[in-house]
Amino acid sequence: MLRALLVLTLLLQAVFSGASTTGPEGVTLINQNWLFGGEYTTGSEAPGFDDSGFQRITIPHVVTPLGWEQWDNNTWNKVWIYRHHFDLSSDHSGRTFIDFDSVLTVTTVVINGQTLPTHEGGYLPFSYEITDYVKETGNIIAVIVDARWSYVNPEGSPAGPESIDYLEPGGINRDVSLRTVPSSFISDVFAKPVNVLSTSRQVVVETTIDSAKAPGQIKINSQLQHAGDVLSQTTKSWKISQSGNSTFTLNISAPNIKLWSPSSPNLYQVVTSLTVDGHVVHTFSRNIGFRETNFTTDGFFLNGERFQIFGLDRHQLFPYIGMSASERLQKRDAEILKELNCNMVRCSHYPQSRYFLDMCDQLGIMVWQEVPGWQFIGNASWQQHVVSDVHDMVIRDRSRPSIILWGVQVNESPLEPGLYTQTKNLAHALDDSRQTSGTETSQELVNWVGDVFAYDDYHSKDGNAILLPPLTTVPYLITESVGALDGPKYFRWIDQQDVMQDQAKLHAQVHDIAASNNSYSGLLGWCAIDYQSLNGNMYENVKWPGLIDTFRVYKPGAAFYLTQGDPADGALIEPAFYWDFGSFSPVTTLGDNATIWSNCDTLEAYINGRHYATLSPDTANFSHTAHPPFYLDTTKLNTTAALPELHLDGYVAGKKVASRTLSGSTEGDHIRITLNDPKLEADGIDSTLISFRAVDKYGNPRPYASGNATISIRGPGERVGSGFANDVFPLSDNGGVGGAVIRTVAGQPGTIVVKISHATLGSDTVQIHAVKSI
Ligand SMILES: *[C@@H]1O[C@H](CO)[C@@H](O)[C@H](O)[C@H]1NC(C)=O
Ligand SMILES: *[C@@H]1O[C@H](CO)[C@@H](O)[C@H](O)[C@H]1NC(C)=O
Ligand SMILES: *[C@@H]1O[C@H](CO)[C@@H](O)[C@H](O)[C@H]1NC(C)=O
Ligand SMILES: *[C@@H]1O[C@H](CO)[C@@H](O)[C@H](O)[C@H]1NC(C)=O
Ligand SMILES: *[C@@H]1O[C@H](CO)[C@@H](O)[C@H](O)[C@H]1NC(C)=O
Ligand SMILES: *[C@@H]1O[C@H](CO)[C@@H](O)[C@H](O)[C@H]1NC(C)=O
Ligand SMILES: *[C@@H]1O[C@H](CO)[C@@H](O)[C@H](O)[C@H]1NC(C)=O
Ligand SMILES: *[C@@H]1O[C@H](CO)[C@@H](O)[C@H](O)[C@H]1NC(C)=O
Ligand SMILES: *[C@@H]1O[C@H](CO)[C@@H](O)[C@H](O)[C@H]1NC(C)=O
Ligand SMILES: CC(=O)N[C@H]1CO[C@H](CO)[C@@H](O)[C@@H]1O
Repeated sequence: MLRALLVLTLLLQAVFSGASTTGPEGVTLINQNWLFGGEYTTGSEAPGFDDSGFQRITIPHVVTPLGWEQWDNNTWNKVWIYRHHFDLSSDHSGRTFIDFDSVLTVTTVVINGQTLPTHEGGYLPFSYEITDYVKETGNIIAVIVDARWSYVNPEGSPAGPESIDYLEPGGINRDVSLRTVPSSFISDVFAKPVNVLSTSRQVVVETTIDSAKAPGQIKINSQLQHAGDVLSQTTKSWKISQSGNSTFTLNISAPNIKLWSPSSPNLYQVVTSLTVDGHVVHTFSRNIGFRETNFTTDGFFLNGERFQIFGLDRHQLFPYIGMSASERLQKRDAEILKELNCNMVRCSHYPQSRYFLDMCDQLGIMVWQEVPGWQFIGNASWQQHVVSDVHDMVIRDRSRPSIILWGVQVNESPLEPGLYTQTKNLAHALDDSRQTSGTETSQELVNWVGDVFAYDDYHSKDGNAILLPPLTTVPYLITESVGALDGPKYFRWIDQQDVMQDQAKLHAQVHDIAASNNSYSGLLGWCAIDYQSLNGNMYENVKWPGLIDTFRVYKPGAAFYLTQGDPADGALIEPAFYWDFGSFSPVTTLGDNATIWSNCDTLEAYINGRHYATLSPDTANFSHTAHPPFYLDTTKLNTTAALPELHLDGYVAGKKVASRTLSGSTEGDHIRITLNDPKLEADGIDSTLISFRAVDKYGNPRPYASGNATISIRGPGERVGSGFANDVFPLSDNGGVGGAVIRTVAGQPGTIVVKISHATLGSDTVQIHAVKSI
């Protein structure tokens, strides 16, 4: 599994490197050289305050050291202080803004002693114009971050952090930037493809110009570009005779383009420039894609054709760093979803990082983006935050091809037709090209006001996952299923083989049912990745319904998703078991149905080199699944003499296309590090998440390893977070799987050497090259 993943990852990186985030000209990230003073003390925001004792940190940042489990909300439930000293660049004539991509949760910004209006709520960007408060040199910005449980969505319930499904460690958890722009500048562009399936297709470009004083005559030019080539363009002149925002619309034709879809995510750029007094003063770029989406009572249509949604929900929580992950880690999660053959993801339950979304645009993953919230609805002022979040979310993301639905209701909340009519209408007013939705826990239509009925279906019968029949009078989509609500409460590495193997089966069962009737549109399983929580079925303050653990290690359950791709793009053989004969949960407990997932037609199984069985896929139970599972009978294995070796050959149309060998003998077992990112930027921000575990001599996972894994890091890198007392990760805490976040040091390029050692499993070493940042 790991080998195939690595190859795919390399391919993805090769194809998609070089694509960059677009936006307005004049933006400089200021994530380096921040000072963190810990708990806020009165006066620490004042310009003259002595911050020499503050800790030097980079953004994204979390206010408290975190382990990978056992997070304690009391450790961040305080008010915190950050400071940053900066000079303006030499070319600063004009207006200056400071932009925050997200801060958790309530933020008060003080610039050179001037207090700006407090911003409430995380997950969405906010900005301040600071033109009147900045000087050439010696500026001091103080950011007071209130990370206490607050009366802002998703928070607010008197029951506290236990009342919502995910923990939210505080901090400045996404980028901070300075934006230096002229007196009149482009503050927003909404680039919207229309009539996409006809040759009269166009891009409607809505440009918002923000003017400090009326500029009079202006000119806007919008170009449709691909790889730097201008495909078409339109220029128009207008007169602006007042200050503030004015919005102008022009259309660009787009006769010859390639459509965007999960299998070919063709991206184009809309580059818009503003001319004042004969000079181009500002430029703004958006990535777009041409696609038409429609949820109907006959299911979901993409580009005019019925399209089956196959996907997962994703949280943005990471071990050791909470919601404060680097660009690279955010992007990696999208790559993982692509490896799992997902064509859609739901950003449960808040707007997620723009880096994650950039990758969804590039990789062809359709996105449900939703406002922060979880089951609770507060009073009128709380609801006003939901409305403003719908506004900010739609404005932020409405040009993205990946986004196909706006979640404008609080996840699984009581139906509030007044509030939800308002949020729906607002989303439509800001973007008439997408439908809206919100997830429900019953199929009740009374008081429902959305465009697409989204149902979280957690039904099962006799250990099998099932779905309620779809509603047929409204467009319908399953937005959560399986999870850990019915059947096992957890899918942990410390659980037995039958539990872990079943996760793949349960997910396959609901996708199979969803594919049996067009009215389902498709299904998003719960969920992609484990996450930290105090709510419901948690263990050590982690929830374990993920197909991937918090270290981003693939569980046996992921085998189903991994193998649903075309074998021509990579033939895979993924056992959903460990070929292990230890006393805790040997593979023989799986009886005659040890499950192997594969996109081959036939598997030939050999034991100790002798033919053992010819396996065929279970097309009877999984008649709507592209690649059903195979079962291996372990009851006929003879383990008295020596532990057997299993070899599997996979055939497609009679041709051998894949092989896999698993060792029964523990001779040759060793510890192995998985490193996704051998190259990082030496900026003190860039980081990677490594994992380590015991494997057999062929590299297959060996479960339930115990003993201590000791980590040592040499060179210009550091391990982030807490835990690892004496640099030791006790493997038994997590059934043999561990991980660490390694971050570079600003301005120190070089080789970071990470070594994991274990008393009986030996050691493994990887090298990370920290390169000078551009
Ligand atoms: C932390 O969460 C627990 C469980 O919800 C709650 O009892 C406690 O009050 C919380 N602490 C704070 C300071 O919010
Ligand atoms: C102008 O539009 C931008 C982008 O939508 C927004 O952030 C800003 O608050 C607006 N300014 C005013 C004065 O409305
Ligand atoms: C731009 O295209 C839209 C959609 O086709 C159309 O409604 C609108 O009239 C066009 N506007 C201009 C200025 O051509
Ligand atoms: C979506 O489908 C509905 C129902 O078939 C149809 O009325 C509507 O025009 C379609 N919209 C688009 C954008 O195709
Ligand atoms: C809503 O409740 C909060 C917290 O109890 C309170 O501060 C606020 O004044 C209330 N707002 C309204 C409009 O009732
Ligand atoms: C899909 O489900 C609906 C609701 O149960 C049912 O009426 C319809 O016949 C089903 N269609 C197919 C093709 O099974
Ligand atoms: C799998 O095998 C075990 C042991 O032989 C048996 O108890 C169980 O019913 C089987 N499960 C299925 C789904 O066939
Ligand atoms: C299992 O292997 C042992 C050792 O080779 C042999 O003595 C025994 O007969 C075998 N049992 C069966 C059921 O084949
Ligand atoms: C593992 O490390 C811990 C903490 O350093 C130590 O207390 C424990 O004895 C070690 N266990 C083994 C088996 O070495
Ligand atoms: C794995 C699985 O679902 N097996 C089932 C396939 O269908 C037969 C007949 O309906 C059942 O007996 C199996 O349990």
